[in-house]
Amino acid sequence: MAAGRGARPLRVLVDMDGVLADFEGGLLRGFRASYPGEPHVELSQRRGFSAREQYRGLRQDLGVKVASVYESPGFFLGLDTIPGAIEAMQEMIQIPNTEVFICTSPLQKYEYCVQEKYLWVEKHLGPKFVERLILTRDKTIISADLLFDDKDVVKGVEPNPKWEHILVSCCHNRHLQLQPSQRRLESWADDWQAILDSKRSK
Ligand code: UMP
Ligand code: MG
Repeated sequence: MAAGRGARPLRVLVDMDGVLADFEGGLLRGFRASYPGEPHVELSQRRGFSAREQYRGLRQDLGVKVASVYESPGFFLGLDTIPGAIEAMQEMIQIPNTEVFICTSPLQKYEYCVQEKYLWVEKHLGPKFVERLILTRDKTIISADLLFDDKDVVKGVEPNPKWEHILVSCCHNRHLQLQPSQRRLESWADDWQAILDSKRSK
């Protein structure tokens, strides 16, 4: 059942990297600073979720080099915000009958990433969002009505996740053609409120 008026609250999951935090911009900046002599992939040329795979395709050893950038201390905490994201989250959390959570996958090399994700959320969104932060390597087992995520395919052990995945546009997924039933959020200037409303009234 969809969440209608007087019904159960609408539950929304919002991804962090590529949706709230500018992972791709930070990665390119960090890569160019650490490896100034090496070739890089312009954001307009990014294809596929994994930067590591694309850099590996450019030259075998570049995959490990680009990964070393996001595995470094300070990388996740230093990421810029995606335009409009903070304002959208502050607005979303005020909407009655709506439960907002941040749902993000930490690196397997979690040493800095996990703590820095918490610190980033506190710094940019404040302590009330720290309470709403979910770190999981498998988003399919989290139950919600919507998942806003820039990853083109969100897979896990649950074959039929409860949420509808809204693909949030990012440099690596812009070129993808979606199925007619799939929906995209072009940016936070796009009408995300209408997407929430569409799940309430169905
Ligand atoms: N990530 C990689 N390799 C890449 C790109 C991203 O491991 O080439 C990681 C960084 C974050 C996680 O920990 O993926 C973000 O995933 P989402 O939660 O945004 O889907
Ligand atoms: Mg993401």
